[in-house]
Amino acid sequence: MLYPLVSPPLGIMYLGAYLRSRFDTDIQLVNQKLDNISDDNLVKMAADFNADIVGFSVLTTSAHTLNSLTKKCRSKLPSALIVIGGPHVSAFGPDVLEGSSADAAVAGEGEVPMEQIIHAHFECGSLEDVPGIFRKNKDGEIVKNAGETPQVKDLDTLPMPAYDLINLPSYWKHQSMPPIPRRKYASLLSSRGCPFKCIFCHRIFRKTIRKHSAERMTEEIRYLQKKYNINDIEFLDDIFNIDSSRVFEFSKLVRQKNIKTKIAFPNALRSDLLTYEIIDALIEAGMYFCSFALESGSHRIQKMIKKNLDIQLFLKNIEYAARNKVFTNGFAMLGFPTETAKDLKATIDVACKSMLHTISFFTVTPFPNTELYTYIMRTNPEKLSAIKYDDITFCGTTVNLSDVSDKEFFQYQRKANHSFYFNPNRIMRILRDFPQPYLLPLYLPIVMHRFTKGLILSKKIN
Ligand code: B12
Repeated sequence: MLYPLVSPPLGIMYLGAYLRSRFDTDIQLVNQKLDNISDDNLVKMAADFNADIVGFSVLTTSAHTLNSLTKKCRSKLPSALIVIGGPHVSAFGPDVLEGSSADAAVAGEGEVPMEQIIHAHFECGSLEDVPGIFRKNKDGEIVKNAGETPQVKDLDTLPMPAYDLINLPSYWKHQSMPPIPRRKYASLLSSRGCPFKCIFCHRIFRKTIRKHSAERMTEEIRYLQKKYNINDIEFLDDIFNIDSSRVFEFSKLVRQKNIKTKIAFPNALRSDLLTYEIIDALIEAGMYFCSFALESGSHRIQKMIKKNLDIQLFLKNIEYAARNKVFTNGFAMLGFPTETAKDLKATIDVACKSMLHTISFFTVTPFPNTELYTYIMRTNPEKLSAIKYDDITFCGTTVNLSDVSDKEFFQYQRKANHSFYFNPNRIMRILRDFPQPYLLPLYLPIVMHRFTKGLILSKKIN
């Protein structure tokens, strides 16, 4: 199955492992997406488990069910502590408690705040002294506690994610982040945070970067290989290659320890921080798939969104990786505010000029708690109410924040896909280099969706 995408829930696996190392407790992890579990069944599972604490890890795409879910949970487990966490809280802050039956919510990293919540709940029955969390007070009002939620300083002190609390092989029948279905793989996160200041980013792990050591990364891979006999690892870091010396050390350790694995970077490497030497080191470690985020091909827009990507280096490093047999995937964003036809064309031109095998042209979608959202709130607030955050594709989103008309905007999105993919050389390279070419037909519905975007809507406009 290709959609919805599913991958091992690293966030709650990290939380589970950490809390087990702090408390003598039983933990059950359930991934509602994996087996398509209904809300009623999910709540029944919590009730059957007789949970004292129920935590929900939420992405904004599925947040629309949160209020009814927490209400159902409250009615089955009246005295349980209900806590909401995950990226949705980092975006929407205290609003996630509005209309919900949860007691508290945690933005950002969850390990230490959750430990503090559990201590406070069982020792004094009140969460009012837990720093930085959102909670409901005695009168049911939503408040933010003073201070900031603490983060773990040294990631290597964290126990490994709790693999024993999930059934890893059951994830292999779904597609995860890289467009390569049906692999025996595991996901790893080797760093948290990113120092760059892109205006569309959530900053879930804030701006300071913390990293696992190369030693810990290779130990984790060895453990997974031994336990599950896998030879395919995906790193989900926001910026794996921020520290080139760690990349070299990792590559050296992989070779020294004779670790034989394929490695994918589906969440992108920062292309202008790469050099040929770094790419070689990654290939020697096993890199066979890598995403590169262009976002925009327009220098003006690069500056405005504060990504400031060096587009020449982007092109040069992708070419080098692709020539060295890495399957290269790109991400681009169309529809930034003030974006003109010239800017849109620049993005399409750079994408087409590149040696990327595949690319997704996403539609810019502002999330609360980002600089981009504040900007739109000031300049074009009526657009915000039209955004459908439950659209899980982000290519289908039809809110256009650019300076061109809707009709023209959709034309550019279709043109972007047509110009990029209707290129015999690219099609040949995809067929030659895609890791599982016989599965390519599975992607036809997605391709069709992207190639026809806005057509039904533009008929309405006409
Ligand atoms: C892997 C990944 C996926 C995987 C699965 C994600 C998952 N875990 O369910 C797949 C490929 C399926 C996916 C799909 C999508 N994703 Co995604 N994905 C990621 C990615 C790259 C890594 C996630 C991860 O493992 N992080 C590492 C763990 C350790 O972090 P974490 O999960 O956030 O957990 C920590 C805290 O959030 C907190 N926490 C988490 N749960 C809880 C619960 C409680 C009770 C508490 C107290 C704390 C807490 O503590 C954890 C440990 O510190 C992130 C980017 C990122 N930097 O995180 C984007 C990200 C999560 N994805 C995002 C998006 C938008 C999508 C898509 C819509 C993209 C698309 N166009 O298709 C879809 C939606 C799919 C859906 N089913 O609805 C956004 C979410 C934004 C939001 N507000 O929800 C993110 C943050 C990227 C971004 N910067 O915008 N994604």
